[in-house]
Amino acid sequence: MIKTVTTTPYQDQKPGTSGLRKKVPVFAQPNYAENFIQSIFDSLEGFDGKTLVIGGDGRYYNREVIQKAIKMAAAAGFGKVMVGQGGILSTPAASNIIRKYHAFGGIVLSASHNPGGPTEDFGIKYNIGNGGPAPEKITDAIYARSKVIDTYKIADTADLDLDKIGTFKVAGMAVEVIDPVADYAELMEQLFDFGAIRALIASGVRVVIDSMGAVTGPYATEILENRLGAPEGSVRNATPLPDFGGHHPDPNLVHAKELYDDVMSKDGPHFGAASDGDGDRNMVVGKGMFVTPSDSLAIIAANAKLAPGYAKGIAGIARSMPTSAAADRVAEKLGIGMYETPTGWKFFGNLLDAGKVTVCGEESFGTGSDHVREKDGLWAVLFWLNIMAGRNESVAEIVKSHWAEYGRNYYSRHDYEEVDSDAANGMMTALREKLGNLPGQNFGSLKVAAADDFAYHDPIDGSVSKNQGVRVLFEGGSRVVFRLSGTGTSGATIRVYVERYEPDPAKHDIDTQVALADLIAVADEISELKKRSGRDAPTVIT
Ligand code: VG1
Ligand code: CO
Repeated sequence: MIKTVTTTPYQDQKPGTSGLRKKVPVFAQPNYAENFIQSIFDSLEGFDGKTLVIGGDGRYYNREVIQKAIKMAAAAGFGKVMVGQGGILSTPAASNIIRKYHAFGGIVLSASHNPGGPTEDFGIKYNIGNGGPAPEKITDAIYARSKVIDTYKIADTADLDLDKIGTFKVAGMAVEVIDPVADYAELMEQLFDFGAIRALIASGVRVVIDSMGAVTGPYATEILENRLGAPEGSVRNATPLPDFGGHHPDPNLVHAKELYDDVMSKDGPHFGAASDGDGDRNMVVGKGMFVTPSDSLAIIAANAKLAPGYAKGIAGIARSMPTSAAADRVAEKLGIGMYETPTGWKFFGNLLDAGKVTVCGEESFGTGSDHVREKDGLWAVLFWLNIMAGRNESVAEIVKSHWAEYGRNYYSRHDYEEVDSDAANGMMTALREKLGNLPGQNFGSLKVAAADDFAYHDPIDGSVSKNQGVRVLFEGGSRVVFRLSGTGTSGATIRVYVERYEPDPAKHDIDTQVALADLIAVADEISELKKRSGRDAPTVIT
């Protein structure tokens, strides 16, 4: 029943910021997915008879790869697979299932915020027993294995019906097809004051969620409409579709513009939120106020005690290096630890496991806590609703009073997508060579205080991760950061992160791009980005 198949290795299966992401035609090459899945299994030890969780965001090719993964798990010796009905599990829900049922690990099939479809993106990621993305030690081992792999094992059996809930057998291994939503909804109900949120909604506060044709539809419908009493239709684009209905499921001002415009319109809803393809990102908008993800992290941390799951307070905060320092000011005031990590959720796992931090966040619309080991889009949305109910204030009132208390970190990210890879790498190399000479230099009224290529020393396991982004810090707390994306699938994506701190409340109402204009110009001067990339404007500004 178990077949051993001879294969030839691919040289391009290097996991990026969050797993292996490629176009579907790349994944559809002979044995491509099988090679990578076998390389995962070959890099792990001690899973004999244990449970593996499998699920994905429902995008094109999800079902095919889930069938392969189940049959390969059976061949590898796992005792049981838990898979979401229809092959669906949002990334945070998968993390929760792994933790709750003490699974050995999980395979999450997603390319997150990237479009889906026959010529679009697909991805495979391995999560460890704590529910979080595998650390670099494991992803490095998977990559090394993938370059030399010559066989894989697979059970030679018929496909499983993924749509029927229940327990089945595949080549002697148990497969449990589970309701993808129930455990997650129950967890949210434990963390947040559903009664208060229900009362908020009943009082007339109109809440809408745009699931962008992606995985959060069933989760948001169950929680917002069925459990919190929002009227039917409050969740838009609620059915997960293989091509996300043509949406680019990236919750930001460009791709969730319809929702944004609706909330900003006179008679539109009071609160709007959107999630990405796999449900780990969130965008929050209130009437007259878009909340930057960096501010969202700071505000959630500052108000955490309003949510029953965090009533005892938080132990510490972690943020990725490019994320603004707004949360640092909250940590300082609360007298708790603050940690700065490289981009990617895998770097938060150790800090969360060690109890050093309770909440984490990234500027890329990602926020989460120790309830799982992934960022969690709906969690952030519910946290905001809980804070609004607890303070009896609108989003705009909450944000403005936060700025008045802590000062405002003006913040923006400029992305240049699909840039020629050589040009992008050349720009980063030239920047790195310049670093030593930058301190002390003046650019207009801005003086460079320090410049480096960020390296992270993990305080828990002592591992070191180098080359995590070039940062140029100016006197007074402003800074610009440059890095290349580790999730893009065509050419290179250059990300430029710009931040300026403004303590004076009289100056908190400036348009963000205007407030940052001098820094944006200096970023180009230092990096020669426009000249080298041949672009005169970013592809996406968030
Ligand atoms: C991007 C974001 C990063 C995030 C990662 C995965 O990575 O910048 O903050 O953790 O995506 O998120 P990069 O390397 O492209 O900048 V998701 O929602 O794609 O799993
Ligand atoms: Co995502």
